[in-house]
Amino acid sequence: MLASFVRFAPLASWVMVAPDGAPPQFQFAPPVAIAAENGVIDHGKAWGHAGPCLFDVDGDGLRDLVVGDFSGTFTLYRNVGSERERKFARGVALQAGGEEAKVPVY
Ligand SMILES: [Ca+2]
Repeated sequence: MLASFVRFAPLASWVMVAPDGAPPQFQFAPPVAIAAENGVIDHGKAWGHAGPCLFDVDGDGLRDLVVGDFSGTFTLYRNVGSERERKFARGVALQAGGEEAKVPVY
């Protein structure tokens, strides 16, 4: 199995769990920095603990990138490319109910 993962430098972590009784058999491609129209997406400089998720937020059929971080907020990078060749717009604060989406961290 070949898997590639996105690294949101510098604070990124991934956990792989193998099926019971089977040793993990994975090959990893080198990490790739993901960019939006305003540069490489890096939530590590300010807050870290980035939690990326691909989800079609605006219902256009293209999965967008949502990144939560230790600030308790989320940044939405709309996919303005395609599913095959994603291209992300400049990040904006994710809104919920007309307000900036936020979860309490502490
Ligand atoms: Ca979308």
